Amino acid sequence: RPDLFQAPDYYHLDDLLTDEHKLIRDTARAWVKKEVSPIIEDFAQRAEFPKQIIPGLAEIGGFGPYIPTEYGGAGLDQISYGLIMQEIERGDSGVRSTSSVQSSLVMYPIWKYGTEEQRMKYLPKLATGEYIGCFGLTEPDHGSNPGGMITNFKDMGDHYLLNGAKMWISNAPFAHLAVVWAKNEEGRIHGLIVERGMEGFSTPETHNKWSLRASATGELIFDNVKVPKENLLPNKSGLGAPLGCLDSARYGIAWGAIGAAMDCYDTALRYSKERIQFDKPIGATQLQQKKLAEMITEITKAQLLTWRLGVLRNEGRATSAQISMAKRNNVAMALDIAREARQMLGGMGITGEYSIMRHMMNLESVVTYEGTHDIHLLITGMDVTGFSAFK
Ligand code: TGC
Ligand code: FAD
Repeated sequence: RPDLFQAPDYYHLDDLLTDEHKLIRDTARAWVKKEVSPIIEDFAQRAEFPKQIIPGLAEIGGFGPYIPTEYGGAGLDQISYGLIMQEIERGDSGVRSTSSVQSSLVMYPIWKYGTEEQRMKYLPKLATGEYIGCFGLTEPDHGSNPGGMITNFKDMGDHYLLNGAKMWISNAPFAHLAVVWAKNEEGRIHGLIVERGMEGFSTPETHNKWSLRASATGELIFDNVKVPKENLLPNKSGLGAPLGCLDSARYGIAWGAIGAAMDCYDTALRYSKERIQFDKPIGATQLQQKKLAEMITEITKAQLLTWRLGVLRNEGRATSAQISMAKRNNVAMALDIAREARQMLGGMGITGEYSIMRHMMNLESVVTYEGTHDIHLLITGMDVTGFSAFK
């Protein structure tokens, strides 16, 4: 029901945005309404990523919104980046995943940790969507604890030899390249650009997901892959390098989750005014009003938190722990709203006629990836006490 999209703005947050922010947001919103919403349910039911939307995603700034224009990015600020993610995820979390991975997990490390040659070779093509990338950090035995990874590479003189496996990798099945995190012979983590077609590199798809069905997920298998030395990202190493990319992606997810929550709220609000039971709209009952009132309150709180985080990021002052708080809060908020909104639609809520159940199932991945709900709580705990619960 794309024609029904509204934009809850209970505290007039639009007043905090510039005209450029609003233009960027409204352009993304119109594109999602026209190109994503009408087809996404069908693609989710078929468990397929809609590849035809890639050029449009690039046009609205969905690939590298804050990457400088000299590398093909949109050169926008952090609020614009967030607003684009919000609108994309209003359509579907899986589409936002593709955008997040491309922007913050592939373009960002090449921009920040790569050489000028690597930037010029990859970033413009990633910005247009001619190349699609993926990010390999998680392994079968190392999810929340990526520092324990066993994927490794050896210096063979004129090339590196890469061995290991990554799991749960968004975009992997059709990506042209992967930014892969692996340990050298001294156990230090480095990023390597691995390209499709390199011998010994395969990307089997992960099937039977009940969540993020319109996003392709897969493994990355490295069986004695010869990686050219010029494919190593030289300017940062250690676990802080991949975690630095996650900061940027988690920030985008904090905005994206608001988009999913807005769509669930809008849908439930409209339904509550139209659905008559016991001779009155269900929206006239106290119980359903309680749900709606709590939803709009939580959305408004999340909007304020996230806008402020965007300002701090624009000023270069946002900490990783502040980003963790927003990612954790907003995704949990969106998941709670999706669950409540689904109930408000009764039986209709379980069908693909409405977007809510798809959002609800998608958000089960969003609450898990990029650091689980528990991990982000422990990051906040570590930040306020100074004690790490991970050690
Ligand atoms: P710890 O000792 O705390 O830190 C190791 C080094 O990293 C630095 N650091 C950070 N740097 C930048 N940004 C951050 N957010 C950072 N957090 C930590 C830290 O200062 C230290 O630096 P140095 O120089 O002292 O070495 O590391 P730990 O092993 O105790 O682990 C900490 C923990 C648990 C917080 C971390 O490992 C973690 O965040 N785990 C969660 C894993 C995760 O988020 N995986 C995501 C995989 S990618 C993904 O899910 C993509 S889904 C995409 C989509 O489809 O949208
Ligand atoms: P585990 O780490 O095994 O966690 C299991 C449970 O234990 C969780 O509830 C967790 O919170 C809890 N737990 C773990 N450690 C602690 C602790 N110290 N204290 C208390 N509780 C703890 N990864 C990538 O690298 N690239 C991608 O593109 C990517 N895309 C993904 C797409 C999807 C659809 C999904 C589902 C995942 C994706 N991931 C990706 C992986 C994702 O980041 C991991 O699933 C996530 O980090 C959690 O790891 P895990 O699944 O191994 O769970």
